[in-house]
Amino acid sequence: MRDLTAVKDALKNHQIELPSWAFGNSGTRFKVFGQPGVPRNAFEKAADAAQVHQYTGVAPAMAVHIPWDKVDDYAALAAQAKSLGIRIGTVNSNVFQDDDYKLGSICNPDPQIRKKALAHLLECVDIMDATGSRDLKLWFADGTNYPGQDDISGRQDRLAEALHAVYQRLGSDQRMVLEYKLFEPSFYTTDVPDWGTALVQCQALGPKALVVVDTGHHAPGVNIEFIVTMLLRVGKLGGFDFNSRFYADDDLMVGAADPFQLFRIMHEVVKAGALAPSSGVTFMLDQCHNIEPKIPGEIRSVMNVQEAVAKALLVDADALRAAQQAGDVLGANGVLMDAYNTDVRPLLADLREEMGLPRDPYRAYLASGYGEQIVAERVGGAPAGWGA
Ligand code: RM4
Ligand code: MN
Repeated sequence: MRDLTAVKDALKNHQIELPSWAFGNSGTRFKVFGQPGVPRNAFEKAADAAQVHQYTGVAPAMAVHIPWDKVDDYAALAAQAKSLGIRIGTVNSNVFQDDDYKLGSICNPDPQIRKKALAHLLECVDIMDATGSRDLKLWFADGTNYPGQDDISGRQDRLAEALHAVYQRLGSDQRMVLEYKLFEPSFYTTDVPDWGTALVQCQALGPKALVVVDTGHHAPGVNIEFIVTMLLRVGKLGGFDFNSRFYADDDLMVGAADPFQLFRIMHEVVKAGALAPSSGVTFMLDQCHNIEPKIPGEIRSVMNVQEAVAKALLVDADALRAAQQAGDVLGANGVLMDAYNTDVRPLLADLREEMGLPRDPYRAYLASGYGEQIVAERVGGAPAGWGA
């Protein structure tokens, strides 16, 4: 059993970044069920994100998505976030919702459209300058639907060229993090479909280009902790987009569908010493709350991540190594399962009390009246959603 003070210290320092878009309306392509009280702009999203931090104490950053979170004054947005006790985190680019991008953005066969997409990515770096954000997150819907539609290798060349231009624009403390996704919306080829492609492209660029693992972006059954380990080994894990999936890119709450997978991932992270913010790995949520209330959904998600982290920290590393070296298959597996099967909720409640936080952030938020207040106050205007 690990030293509990060390476990608590690690949990106190671990930070989880929230996605602004989790607070707006979202849905599937069949229906968006609007909720009362959702934010109308990025400032109101920051106010909601600050609530999650206020009750959990470990979620001090909100990622933004451009143009969904477009504002006239990004420094003002950063200042407002700061006054609420949080900061603006990763800037997510969006080159997938414009009619021009039907055949792709930076991989489009038309150089004019590539130029337009690149300009957006560069504008996102300008925004990072204003908000003080470190990371530019790149996810591309680019790909093809039919064999022969475009040249697979040529598209990789175009991708490399655009990524290079963005890389050149980064400041010394800025990074670009490249996200991969198996398929959707392209169905035959996706230009960045897997960690291998992302890694090859990032390696060609240099140390400020890193790979993002979105847990929902793999084929069913893929061993994600193996991928995480490989990326950590070569110092190329930029961060996570955490969410849960049953089938494809479901974007359900992290830790809901497969808490054991989350634990296995965090076990690899803990072993590699990559939990603390100084490791450079970002632990972001990328999820939507389509039918459940949004702020409580984010609070529950943060708690789910904390539970997985706590269990990973409780793994008896010495006993595990001894069993592994002795070839004790069941013993080694048992060490891991002992940690996973530990009820860490009392430990986390104690930790929160020590940090001056409510023992149960979820219930404390529900009792606070904030949810009712935003429903009463946020009348009129257009609720934020996934539309650009
Ligand atoms: C993509 C990807 C990106 C996210 C968008 C909304 O599938 O996960 O990270 O920004 O969705
Ligand atoms: Mn993602």
